[in-house]
Order: sequence, then C-alpha cells, then structure tokens
Amino acid sequence: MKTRTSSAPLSKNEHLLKWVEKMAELTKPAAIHWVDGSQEEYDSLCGLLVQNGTFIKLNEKLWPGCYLSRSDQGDVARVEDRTFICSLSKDNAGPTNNWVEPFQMRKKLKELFDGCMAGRTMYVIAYSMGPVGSPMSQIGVQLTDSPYVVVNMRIMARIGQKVFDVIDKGDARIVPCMHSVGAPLAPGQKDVSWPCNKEKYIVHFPETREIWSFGSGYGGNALLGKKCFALRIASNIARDEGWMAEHMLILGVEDPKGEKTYVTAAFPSACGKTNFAMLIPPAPLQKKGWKVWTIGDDIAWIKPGADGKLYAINPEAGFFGVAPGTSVKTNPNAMAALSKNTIFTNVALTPEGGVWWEGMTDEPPAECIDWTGKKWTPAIAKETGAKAAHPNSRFTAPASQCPTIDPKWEDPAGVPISAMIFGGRRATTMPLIYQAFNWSGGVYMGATMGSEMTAAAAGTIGKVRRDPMAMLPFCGYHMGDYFRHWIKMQKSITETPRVFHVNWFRKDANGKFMWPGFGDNMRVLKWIVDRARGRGAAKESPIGWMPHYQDLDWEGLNFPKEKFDELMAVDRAAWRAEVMGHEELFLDLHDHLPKEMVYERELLICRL
Ligand code: TSX
Ligand code: MN
Repeated sequence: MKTRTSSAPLSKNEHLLKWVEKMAELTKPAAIHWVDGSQEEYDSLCGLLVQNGTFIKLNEKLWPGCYLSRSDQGDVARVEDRTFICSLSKDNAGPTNNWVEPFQMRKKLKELFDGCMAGRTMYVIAYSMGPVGSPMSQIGVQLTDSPYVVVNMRIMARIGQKVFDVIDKGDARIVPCMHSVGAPLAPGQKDVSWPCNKEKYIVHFPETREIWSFGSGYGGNALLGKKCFALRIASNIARDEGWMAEHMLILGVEDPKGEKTYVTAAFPSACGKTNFAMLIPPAPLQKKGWKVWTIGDDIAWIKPGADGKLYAINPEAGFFGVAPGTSVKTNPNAMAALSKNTIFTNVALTPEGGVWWEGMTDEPPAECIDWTGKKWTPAIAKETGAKAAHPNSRFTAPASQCPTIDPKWEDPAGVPISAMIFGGRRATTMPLIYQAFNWSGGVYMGATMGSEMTAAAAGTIGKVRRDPMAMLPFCGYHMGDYFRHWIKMQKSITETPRVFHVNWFRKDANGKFMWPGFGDNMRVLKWIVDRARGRGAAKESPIGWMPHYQDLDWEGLNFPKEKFDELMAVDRAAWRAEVMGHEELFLDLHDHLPKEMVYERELLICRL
C-alpha cells in the first residue's frame, strides 16, 4: 500500500484494522490519521484548518476558542433528494424514502470512492453516540477526508481513544461510516477552502448498518453520527431491539417541590425546538420554583427500563443549531453555550473578528463580511435582499456549556420520560394545547402532525406539510411500520408517557400571533407536567383533554379568558378538513398502516 501512515492505529481490533486498510486501498489517501480525541489534536487540526483557509480564528477576547467557516455555496444544507435508504426490499424503505437496489448502489459507491481521498488525509474517528459505556449508547467509526468534520464530531459526539478502548473490549457492534468530500487532489494541486463535489450521495444500508456519504462536507450530510446514525440507522436498530430513536428534544421540569419531570418533544423545522429545550420561565413562575433543565435539543434514544417506564438519553454531546433568530432575547442559554469553543458555519464576520447573524441583535452591524465572503451593509441588504448569514447557518457548541444543562444529561441510565409533546407551526385549527386520550390516540397525534409552509414558499402559504413525529426525512424504514412500532411499544412498558400537542403559532383574524410563546410556554409546560403527575385538571373535547382557563398559571401575563377561548377553539368545520388531510398521508402508507391509525381516525370523525 502506498499510503503513508501519519499516526499509529489506536485500536487492536482485527476487524476494524482490516476494514480501515480495505477502505484506504479503495480511497487511496496520502495518509491515515487515527483520531485520539485530545485537546492538543483538536487545536492542531484547527490550526491546520486556519492554514487551509477553511477556518478563520475569531477574536480570542470576544469569542474565545471560536472559529468561523464558510462553505461552498452549493453545499449549505442536508440534501434530502440525494439521501437513500438502500434496504434489500424497496417495500422496507417505503414511499417516503428514496430507494436504490443495494447491489447497484454499492457498485456506484465503489466507483465514486475509488481514489476519492487522493492527496488527502483519511481520519479514523471512533465515536460513541451516548455517554461512553452507557448500555444505551452505540458506537460508530467514521472514516473521513475532512478535518472540518473531525473537529465538529469532537463537539457533537464522544470521540477518540476512550471509544477505541470500548471497541477493543470487543462486545460492541460498530456501525461503519464512510465519508468523503469527493475532491481528490492531484500532486501539487492547490486545495480550496471548502472541498466538495456537485454529485452527492447520502446512503444508508439498514440491514448491514452501514453509512456511505459522498460529496458534501456540511452538517447532517457529513457529521454521520447525527441524522444518518442516530436517526436513520438507529431507527432500524431500535425497531429490531424494541426501543425508539426519535427526533426529539429532552428537557426536565423542576417544580416548586424540587421534583423533576422529564419530557420529550418533537417539532418540524422552524418551530424553535432548541429554544424550547432551553426555555427560561417567566419571572413569577421562576419565583415559585419552576425551572427548565436541558438534556438535549435534537435527538432522543428511548428505551423501556426495568421499572416499566421509558428512559431517554441524548445521544449527542453538542448542539448543531441554526444561528439566525438566536439571540439573548429568544434564547440566552444558547447564546451562553455558543459564547466560547464554538465552530460557526456560514454566519457573517464583523470587523472586530466576531460573528453576526440576522436576529442576533436588534441593530445590525454597520458593516460585515457576509457568509459568501462579500462586504455586507444594512444598505446593501435593503437594496438586494442579501442576507449576512445563510438562513441555514449553524453553530457547533458543546452541550456542557449550556447554563441549564441537566445534572443527569450524561447519566448512563437516561432519564424517565413522563410526557411526550408533538407540535407544529399552524396558523389555524390547532389549539394551543391538548392531550391525547391514550397512547394510541397519542401515536395518531404524532403520525398526523404537520407544519405550515413559511413565507419562503409563497403561493403555498397555509398548506400543511405532514411530518409524522418530525421523522419524515429521518425514519430509516417504512413510515407505516414505524407507526406500528410506536403502537407496539405500549406492550413493553407498564406506564406510557402522556402525549400532548402544542401550537405556539396560531394567528388571529388580523394575522397576529395569539400566543406570546418563548418563556410563556412554561405555562403550558406546567400544565403538561401537572397532568403527567395526575394533579392537573382538564375537560374533555372531541380531540382530547384540554385545560380550563383557570388550569393554567397566568401570573404576570395579561391574557383574558376570551382570548384564551379563541386560542383553544376547536372549530368542527376546520377539523373535518384537517382529518381529510390526515387521510392524504395515510393513503401513501395504506398497505403498512396499523389498524389502530384507521380506528383512531374513525373515532375522531365520529366525535367531530
Ligand atoms: O422558538 C420559538 N418559540 C419557542 C420558544 C420556547 N419561536 C421562534 C420560532 C422560529 C424558530 C416562536 N415564535 C415562538 C415560540 O414559542 N412563538 C413565535 C411566534 C411569535 C413571534 C413573536 C412574538 C410572539 C410570538 N412577539 C411578541 O409577541 C412581541
Ligand atoms: Mn433536527
């Protein structure tokens, strides 16, 4: 082999060594670097990235330990149309996933990966999703030719020698993850700051539990522990093993008695999931002793415990959050988390060597360098509509830096889940809060959830996009089978979490948001916790249990009963149309749809 080994293997596992060798023979890197995960290694890789022009070191006084990266303009988001679930049978991938016959896909991947790392270093990253050594954790090894990916993975997952040590103990199954930006370098060829390839493939083999990603260096396309492993592959493992891999935040609510109640919540994109995970209660509720603790903001792995309850871990170690809209007003905890040791991607650079994005401050900076590297001023923005930061620009920040991080966030046993929340961005129809009558009603609630298209997709405003459990792009198998798995979970537990639906985004006749949202969502969360603990009152409605006006704590908020009634109204005509929308989704999945979903819909129609 022609490869020059720049670091010695950090594992003695024969399978792993053979696989790395085989993949190096295929991709032909100039060197192999076994990632130990140390601070020194991280610092030196960041130094290399600065040299390459991939990173700009930010002002150390203002943004200690922080870097800015600007991606290629054609590599700014997950590529759902280039994402494939290559199960042996197309029927197992279902109608909501792209499918290619696995042997055909392997042939294509072999072509793509042949020599794709030429002139680059191949990094070997061992990573644990979940705390190292937790019985709920899973291990992957990602081979990548992107040092940007290595440093991001160090924040988002537990990586390095400690994980190789777990592998060498020999009892953990490893998910192999191949990643290349798909930009080999000829001898003497000058590199670009963000190498990538126009042709992109994000490929999952659910039966063999493999991930192959080609052509992109961005986010979920490249940090393979996150969406690819922790959701698409893990959802397959979870179904086979009787647990759940969900696109959910996890938070803990501390009540005035000091007791904690843990809940999960699933929202489609652009609903403020990270903000909710880090919610700060309004002052009067804080004074009474209510506090929200953060366990995770994106993914939950949920397993039945010995006591018959469900327990959840956050498989991640960091936040890969959308920057625009994040501010001291909307999310002070996120701002604290990203104030140091953070990697920014595609935000704007200020003259002082700081970062800025739309919504970070009321006043934009007088000038800055936008995410494409061009000069940006408020006047230019007004004229051209140019954004300083890309709408999908991100921060990669260590979860440990969040001021509200829960003391149990790395508990290997996870935290007991008492409630699950679904939500969406709905201008009409959906009340602020209601509770499902039971587990199967809750599964129906999650299966039919959706969000309205925002202003960007003009003409389709008001059209609801169904996104079951917020898992449409992330479920690694047939969505109908996924609902069945949810239904079946009840059989392996003695206490199902209570299930709720929230809508922070209902609008009045004048198009104004009716609910203040943000910290005031604590009032809703308090009722959810009270219900889950069997101490909150409710009244029955056709769609589920709802709070009376007096069941919410209104201290410090002037919200009259008439407004509440409007916010909570269940309009029967609107709901009949809503149920027709549910049918549209179910038609696609009908041959795998559990009968419970059909019965729940029938019952709902009858009640309406
Ligand atoms: O994150 C949001 N949350 C959850 C917070 C815990 N956002 C931002 C969504 C974009 C990612 C919200 N936006 C929320 C919300 O609860 N609610 C709204 C809608 C809204 C926007 C502005 C106001 C009120 C509601 N402003 C005033 O009332 C002054
Ligand atoms: Mn997500």
